[in-house]
Amino acid sequence: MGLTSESSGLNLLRESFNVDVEKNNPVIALTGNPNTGKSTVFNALTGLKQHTGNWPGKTVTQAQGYYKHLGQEYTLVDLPGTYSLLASSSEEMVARDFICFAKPDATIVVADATNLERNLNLVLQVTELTKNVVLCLNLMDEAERKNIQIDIEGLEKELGIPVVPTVARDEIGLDKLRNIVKAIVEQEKRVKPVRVKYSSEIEKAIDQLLPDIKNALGGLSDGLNLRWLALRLLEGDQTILESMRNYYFRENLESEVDFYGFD
Ligand SMILES: Nc1nc2c(ncn2[C@@H]2O[C@H](COP(=O)(O)OP(=O)(O)OP(=O)(O)O)[C@@H](O)[C@H]2O)c(=O)[nH]1
Ligand SMILES: [Mg+2]
Repeated sequence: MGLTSESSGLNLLRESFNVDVEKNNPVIALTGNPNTGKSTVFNALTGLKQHTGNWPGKTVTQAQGYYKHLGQEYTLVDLPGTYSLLASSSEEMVARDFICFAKPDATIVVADATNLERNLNLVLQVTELTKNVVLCLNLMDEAERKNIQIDIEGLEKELGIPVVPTVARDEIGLDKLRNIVKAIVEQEKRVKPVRVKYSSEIEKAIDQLLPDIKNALGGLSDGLNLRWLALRLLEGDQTILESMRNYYFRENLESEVDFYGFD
């Protein structure tokens, strides 16, 4: 038996990450490099409506909170700070798995405006995985102090995602961030991130793998980013198979799936 419905399947997945699905709120993820101001944004948005625990099965701290904007409550999940989503540490694995399997309705990437180049690496990895992304360009006061000027519109065009400059410590820009998140969740704003194109050999290998992955997953492939999955498999990333078994199959699959070719 596959999913009874896409939404109940998604709720089961989200529950396995300790998300309170009873509330039926849109789920928003906060990700970013370490020390970029994620928790400052989290605290400013959620105030006292937050709680911390651990990620299931990990010693990594999980913070979740709620905020209301224009009558709608949102659940905000503060992911651990990471430089990448390549799953080489527990923190990276948590961030990757949450975005991949819990499928947040929007993901806010908090970046350090004084160190844009380094931060963009994670931004591109996130936009490769999900298109519902907004870039929160934080520490704009520091950037100004250092005479760093950023062409926000140009950046939006290059990346294909909305960019909101903020000074989270002083709550500057956060209302715009709330509005953009709402627009993404309600699909009023169509976000179309630039797609990283690989060499023709890799693109060909992705195309060859896609039908096999779809076939192996059957109906379970709904909503999963198969191109991204193909890239991880081409890299020989065993942790993605582990996570699929952990989060996806455990929660959704009641019969055997022939996982041929992926062991
Ligand atoms: N000047 C300035 N400082 C800020 C701003 N936002 C956050 N900070 C400060 O930056 C430091 C790091 O902020 P955090 O919110 O803890 O950053 P984080 O991304 O959650 O850090 P990790 O969870 O360790 O990855 C704190 O001292 C904040 O007060 C800002 O816009 N401007
Ligand atoms: Mg933090």
